[in-house]
Amino acid sequence: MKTALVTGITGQDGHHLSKLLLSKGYKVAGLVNGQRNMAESSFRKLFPEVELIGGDLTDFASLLKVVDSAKPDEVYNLGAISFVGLSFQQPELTANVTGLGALRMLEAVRQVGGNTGIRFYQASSSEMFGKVRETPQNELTPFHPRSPYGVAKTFAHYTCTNYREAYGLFACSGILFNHEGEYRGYEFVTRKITSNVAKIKLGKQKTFSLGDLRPKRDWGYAGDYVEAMWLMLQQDKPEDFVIATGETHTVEEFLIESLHAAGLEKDVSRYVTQDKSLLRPAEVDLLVGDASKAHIQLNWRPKKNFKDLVSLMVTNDLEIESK
Ligand code: NAP
Ligand code: G4F
Repeated sequence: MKTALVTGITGQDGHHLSKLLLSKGYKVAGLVNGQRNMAESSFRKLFPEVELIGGDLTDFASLLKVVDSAKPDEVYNLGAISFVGLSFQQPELTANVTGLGALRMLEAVRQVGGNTGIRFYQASSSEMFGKVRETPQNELTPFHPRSPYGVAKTFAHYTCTNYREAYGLFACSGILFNHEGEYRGYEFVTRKITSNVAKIKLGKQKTFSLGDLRPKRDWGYAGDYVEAMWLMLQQDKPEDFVIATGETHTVEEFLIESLHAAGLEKDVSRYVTQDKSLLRPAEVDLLVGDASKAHIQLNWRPKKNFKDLVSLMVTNDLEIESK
């Protein structure tokens, strides 16, 4: 039986990845931070068979202990300050957790794992492309991050490459474009939209506020994307891959599709006001990924399209809000 250690296990991708790895017969261990972590108890109820081990990406000694006690065959480094908006408020914390945290995990794997062949997955991000230099973006597109989060992820990405080249670690970075679903945090725009649209549909409120409706994102389903993470670690040699749908939509289009999925009038101005405090100091205007390499080498393709994704999220939030 293989063992996987997942940091950020209580997050969106941690939920989907735990489900996938357990279905494949893995023993799963996860890093949880904080003294009284609310996410931990709800995660335990869903996945009682997962072993949760205390530790923090800012605390190297705790990471050494976690890797030593879990004795993993595969490590998935998903832990991060992952909200771009927050990274502008707390850039130093973001650099520490999202950037240096990856370095600490790689170093813990190198020191504890030695030549045991632990395979390492780094959660890189399309946010690294930032002010994009070409469209669509692929593995060779230069990075131009536009947020403290993007800068921290770029540091983590290059650190992962360096550990592969310098120490021969089996380390891969998945450059994942935005992915969403039923476990998405409420601070992200998709979940903010689908949960508020559900409340409006159920008569609980009339309007809500958003920031910039013009940015374009390549939105996929998180359940599809964790399969790609696992596939990367099953290859003969470690490489980096872009994971994306290849389709892009504005925030406004996501909103309109959500209103439609809830059976509401597709009239944005009736339901949404603009809150200027939600605008970012620097914005990523357009992301759309070219995942041809993953199609060919991993035989990976997304199963859910944009409409399926919006419909799944609106249905899920209507169910939650009706309770
Ligand atoms: P998420 O839901 O925000 O989960 C992040 C996880 O990191 C949470 O479990 C969080 O735990 C944990 N964490 C935060 N600070 C930590 C610390 N100091 N030490 C240990 N753990 C800490 O993010 P996600 O959407 O699942 O994304 C997973 C990874 O993929 C992240 O690295 C993200 O940046 C990256 N990524 C995501 C997307 C996307 O569209 N979802 C796209 C590209 C890349 P607490 O909540 O308990 O603090
Ligand atoms: O949902 P978002 O906060 O996601 P963002 O910034 O694209 O980052 C997500 O995807 C990255 C991959 O590209 C991940 F690495 C990262 O961890 C995260 O998962 O915002 C999407 C867009 C932005 O342009 C934002 O300015 O929506 C715009 N937006 C407009 N109104 C809003 C809002 N975003 C949020 N969160 N809240 C709003 O009210």
